[in-house]
Amino acid sequence: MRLHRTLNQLRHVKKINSRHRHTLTVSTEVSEAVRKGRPIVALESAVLSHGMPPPDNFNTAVNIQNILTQMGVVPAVTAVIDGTLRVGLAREELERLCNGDSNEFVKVSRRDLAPCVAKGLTGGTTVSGSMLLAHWAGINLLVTGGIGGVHLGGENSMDVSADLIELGRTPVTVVCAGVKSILDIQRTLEVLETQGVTVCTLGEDQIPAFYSTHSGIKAPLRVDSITEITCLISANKQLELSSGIVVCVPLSKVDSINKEEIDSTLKDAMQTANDNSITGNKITPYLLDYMNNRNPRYLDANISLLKNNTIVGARIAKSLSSVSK
Ligand code: PSU
Ligand code: MN
Repeated sequence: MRLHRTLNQLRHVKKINSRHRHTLTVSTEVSEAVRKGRPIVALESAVLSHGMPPPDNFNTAVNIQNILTQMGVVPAVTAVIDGTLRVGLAREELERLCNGDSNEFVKVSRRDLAPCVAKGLTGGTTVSGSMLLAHWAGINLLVTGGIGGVHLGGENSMDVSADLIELGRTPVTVVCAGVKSILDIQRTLEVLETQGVTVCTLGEDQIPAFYSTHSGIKAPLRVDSITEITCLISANKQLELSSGIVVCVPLSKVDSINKEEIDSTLKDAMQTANDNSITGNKITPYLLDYMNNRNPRYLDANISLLKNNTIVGARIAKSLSSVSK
């Protein structure tokens, strides 16, 4: 069975800009779901290639795709495979991304798309890269673990994730567990405001801090239901704002790790990153890897929040699909 066909053959997918048809390949399942207005959730893949170790990355990817399928939602993993931008991966491709040496794969943000296409490279797409691929394929909802942000000391290093800028210019809603405390949460919210991005937390007043349910920082907006989120997304579309929305889903309290524990681990992680001159897009994977190795609770929390976010994403996708019918 041919799993994929190029967008050249998908002229009925109206939202796909013809500029991308030679380089973007959408799986049959995903393109049909887009065409029929069925619920779809895009899933980023840098978290698999660069954010989690094998075999947990692959097992988690399979689990969250199963959760979506069981809930009647089509999963659409985004990635770049041998220079082709892809939405909807085959199992072997997912395996390849999860099991390979992360150094051989690109961590693909917006700036890396053209080099990957030009050189035929392979990699997992970050939130920024995934938002673009999803948008080009006609999907407006993406699930991830945590978005990138302003790094601690970012006011000097200028290390501000491309995710924040992409959220300002691409109309995709990103469901996440907030902003990791390896980042400067307050400054991240400031940049998101500057970029015009609507940020809300589901069922809580605070922004969650990825590994912790609470950050101590107030969310710009609180929402209490999937219907409220659906209304936000519809209004954003109606206003043609062309910017994205961040929906934060707090990690469950059982998996939440306390701030003192995170801060002390993080301090050591940042010290060794500094000693090893780790900079740029290598910082986030380095810190995550350090924390995972230090205490298995970090990886457990990461897996748990990904599942949580997937369930919320699926509910939003279903609600959006029913209002647009
Ligand atoms: N946060 C995680 N795991 C991840 C990432 C973030 O807990 O794997 C990845 C996401 O793909 C995110 C990217 O889009 O890191 C941000 O990278 P940077 O900080 O280099 O912009
Ligand atoms: Mn960065």
